[in-house]
Amino acid sequence: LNQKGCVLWFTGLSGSGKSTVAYTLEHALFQRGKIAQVLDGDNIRHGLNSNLGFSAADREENIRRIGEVGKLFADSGMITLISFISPYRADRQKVRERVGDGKFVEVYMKIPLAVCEERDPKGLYKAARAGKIKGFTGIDDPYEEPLNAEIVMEVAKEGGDGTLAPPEKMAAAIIDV
Ligand code: GGZ
Repeated sequence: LNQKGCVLWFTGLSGSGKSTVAYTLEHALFQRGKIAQVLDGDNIRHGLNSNLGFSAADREENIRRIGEVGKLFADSGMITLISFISPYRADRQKVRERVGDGKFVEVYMKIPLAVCEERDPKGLYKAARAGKIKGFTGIDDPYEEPLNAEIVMEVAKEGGDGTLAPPEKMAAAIIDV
């Protein structure tokens, strides 16, 4: 992993493990004496982007602002780990261009929707299927898979028993890139 500033952009469905892997990676980098910063819903959607919801326009603006913040962090030399569904290809592409191709590493957390729906720790997929949440990614709002991600993480283990790859293993694989 490039020691100089960069953006590691985690994209994937709700429940794909983006933030878990990002925080595991942040910890692993600290242990190696490198400073990293995670940006995710907890520290962005509750603060800077608290005026945004989940309409297409709001998601676009969410990703645009996060991209700008990520660029500032990366330009200051920080390894910046960014974890948002970021479902629209065009929005991710704009951030890629803004940050600069060499500094932008797209990490696709690839997982079948059925596995996320089966696990559903927060009951969000169930609520979306019941129509209690409208416009939920993967259910009645699109997720556009990356076509040229630098890193593709196969999150669901083969065999389909519902268990996921260990976050430590995924974080280690990213560090080795
Ligand atoms: C998708 C939603 C929605 C809708 C609330 N669609 O499991 P979570 O709870 O913590 O992850 C989801 C999170 C997604 O926010 P992002 O900022 O990553 O989305 S985007 O990049 O599209 O702007 C979920 C919760 O917010 N959530 N409503 N309708 N996820």
